[in-house]
Amino acid sequence: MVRSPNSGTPPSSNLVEEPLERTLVLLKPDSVQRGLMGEIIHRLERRGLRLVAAKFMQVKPSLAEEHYAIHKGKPFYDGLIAYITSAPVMAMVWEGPNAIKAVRQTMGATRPTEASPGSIRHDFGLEVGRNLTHASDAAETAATEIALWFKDDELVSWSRSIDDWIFE
Ligand code: IDP
Ligand code: MG
Repeated sequence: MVRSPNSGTPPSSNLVEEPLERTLVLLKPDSVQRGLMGEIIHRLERRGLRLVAAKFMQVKPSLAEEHYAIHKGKPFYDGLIAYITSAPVMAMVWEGPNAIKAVRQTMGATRPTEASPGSIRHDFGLEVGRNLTHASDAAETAATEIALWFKDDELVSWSRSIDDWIFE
């Protein structure tokens, strides 16, 4: 069938393409226990981000300590390790243009009482020590964290027929 110009084909962009970023997302034990995995994944999907990898797992103390090494020595460190190893988590990699910033925005500020309305930490959280999710905070930490949680062959490169309506 010949498509007319108005048939719903996305315009091809003349702009230099925005490189896709990847970011690590953890649905922490409170998300899992409270049955919020679907809700949070739904929000990331609706935002237009593309899932690259997912693993439901019990976190070993050694992995928790490596992941949160930057916080070692802080007053909340021991509680943080206990929290993240207390029950299974869903570890995921998501990608998209500006994915690191976009996912941090969808999660909201670290303290739920400072998170914007509409963000996950605002909408579902109250306490900083039960703030539901982790998301990488910069390109360098995203690369380190993805390599810590996933093997290369667990990362799935794929495309969606709708991508041209989401990625300019
Ligand atoms: P982020 O998760 O928004 O990147 P970070 O400052 O990197 O926040 O802290 C890592 C995690 O440590 C937080 O998500 C939260 O679970 C926990 N955390 C941070 N500050 C506190 C605190 O003051 N009390 C208890 N837990 C904290
Ligand atoms: Mg952080």
